[in-house]
Amino acid sequence: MTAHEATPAIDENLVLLEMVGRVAVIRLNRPRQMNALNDALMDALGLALLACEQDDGVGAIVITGNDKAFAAGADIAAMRGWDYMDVFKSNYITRNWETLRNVRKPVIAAVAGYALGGGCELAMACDILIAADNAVFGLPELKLAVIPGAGGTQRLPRAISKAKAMDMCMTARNMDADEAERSGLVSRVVAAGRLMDEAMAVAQTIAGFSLPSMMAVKEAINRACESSLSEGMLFERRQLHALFATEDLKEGMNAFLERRAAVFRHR
Ligand code: DAK
Repeated sequence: MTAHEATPAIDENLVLLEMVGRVAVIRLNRPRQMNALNDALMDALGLALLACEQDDGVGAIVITGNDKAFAAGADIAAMRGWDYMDVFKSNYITRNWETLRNVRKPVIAAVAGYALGGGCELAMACDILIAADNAVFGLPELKLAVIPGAGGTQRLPRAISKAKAMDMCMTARNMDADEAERSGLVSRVVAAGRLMDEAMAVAQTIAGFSLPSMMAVKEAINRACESSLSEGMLFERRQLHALFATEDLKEGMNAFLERRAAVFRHR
């Protein structure tokens, strides 16, 4: 299909959405194509994310793939025939990839196997990145004479330094899980068999805290990446002040002083 064709009907099988308590698990599901990210999959991912955003029962989201691939990049077979007008008019990348950037709830990427090109960019767009020890990260777009176009050239230098980002992009080399952890790209590396246990434990911890406070901390940390220190500090202070209007803040402090577990109502 070309980029300017109408958005295809959503194929629910391309992403599998499962609820575990207050954690939503979104599994990318094109295993035969190494979860290559075509429009249909990205549309399905976008819809799943929006559904999680609107569901008061969701406190954290985990995005994952399978044992071999988180995602091996944008779908090369789909892109091959496109020209400039196709990608410009369809707002390629922006149209369906920006949904993740606008999600206000915490999102964890649980990465096993290949996270290449757009797959690496998708993982980097998440808030926390947990890797299996078989994870492979890379932005090999130059092999195709294209460049990372879903945030790779912007997020990678912020995550791992300019020199390392240049090295990765310009040589199109891959990075294993250990190097990714050393470089600060991922927050944890675990044995492949334990990836989902670890990601779910992290997600459940996050989902147990007050959601408005969680959203405030996500917004504040993201603001740190996009503003001066003084602007960021002001934003943080205002967020802190605002949280004194929530029931959960009172509950958290009362629970501490009454030596009991807090029961947050996410209000
Ligand atoms: N797209 C389409 N199909 C893919 C794919 C991909 N990215 N990656 C893998 N596949 C398919 C393979 O073609 C193969 O299909 P069949 O031949 O079985 O039909 C199947 O998945 C299994 O792959 P392999 O046989 O290659 O499996 P191996 O274990 O040998 O190798 C691999 C796995 C992940 C190392 C290899 O498949 C690979 O190198 N894949 C390509 C990785 C890559 O180059 N990714 C970057 C894609 S470029 C733009 C903005 C952004 C972008 C583009 C434009 N604009 C604003 C215009 C972003 C571009 C990218 O992400």
